[in-house]
Amino acid sequence: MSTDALASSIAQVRTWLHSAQRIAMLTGAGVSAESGVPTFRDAQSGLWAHFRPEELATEDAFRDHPERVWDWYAGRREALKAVRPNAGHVAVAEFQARHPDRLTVITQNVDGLHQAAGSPGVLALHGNLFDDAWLDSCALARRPADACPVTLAVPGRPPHCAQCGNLVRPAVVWFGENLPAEALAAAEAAAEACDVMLVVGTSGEVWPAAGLAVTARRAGAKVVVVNPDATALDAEAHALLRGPSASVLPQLLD
Ligand code: BV8
Repeated sequence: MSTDALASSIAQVRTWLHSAQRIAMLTGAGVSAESGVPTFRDAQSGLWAHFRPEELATEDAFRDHPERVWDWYAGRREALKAVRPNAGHVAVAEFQARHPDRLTVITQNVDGLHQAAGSPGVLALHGNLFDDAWLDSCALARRPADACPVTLAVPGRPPHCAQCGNLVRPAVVWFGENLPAEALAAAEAAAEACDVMLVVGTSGEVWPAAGLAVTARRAGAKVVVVNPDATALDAEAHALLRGPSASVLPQLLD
């Protein structure tokens, strides 16, 4: 998309946003790319470039190879410590501060960067990489973080809960696992009610998150895709903004 074409599309979308009472934003790994977080499907550096999702981000994979899976998450946690929200995350949070309750952020990301930028009420559909959970139910019925101090793993040794001996897992949603019902219901409601749905930095390959763009379109919202590349949700879009989110979002949200 030429610079002029992008500029005119941005101008068009800005008019939709100015008259929108309610805006929903669905984000994926691409919104964190300019913070230095590898996306999942980027061929060069993507997290999946070296393995398939079902090899690591599933309960079976963790049960079969706890060390390998835990190391992958411990490495991602470690890498995220040096990472900061980018101008796209900040533009969203600042817009929300200026216009309370007008924009709902729905994210597939587990990196916590929207929250770190100051966005309130983020609907984290796939959990948070920094939270721990037990692999099996635990007699203490409380999260390890409350029940027992779980130190970040020593590579190769996923921690066990000191109280109940349960294997500890990252509190993210793995493939084949249901999404948190409350967050998903709130996301569905936001998609149904919005006047504009911004779909930012996602390939649109992972469901049911991707389906929120379809829900918004069917409910009559203007759907806008912000992504330098083609996505599986382009057919739902009324506007395609082919650019990086850290520069497009600050131009859209004022
Ligand atoms: C479930 C946490 C019920 C873990 C993740 C319907 C149809 C087909 C399949 C299914 C379906 N329903 C369910 C499924 C199965 C499955 C699924 O969707 N499979 C896919 C692979 C086909 N879904 C599930 O299993 C979900 N659970 O439905 O429960 C159920 C129960 C039992 C049995 C069946 C169903 C759970 C899905 C959640 C999985 N967990 N994450 C972890 O992080 O380790 S998903 C993981 O991958 C991420 O969280 C993220 O959500 C996803 C990656 O997607 P993206 O964020 O879009 O990232 P990607 O790299 O793909 O794209 C990045 C984009 O950014 C690119 O387009 C790129 O161009 C762009 N970009 C790059 N730079 C920039 C940029 N954009 C803007 N600016 C830039 N600078």
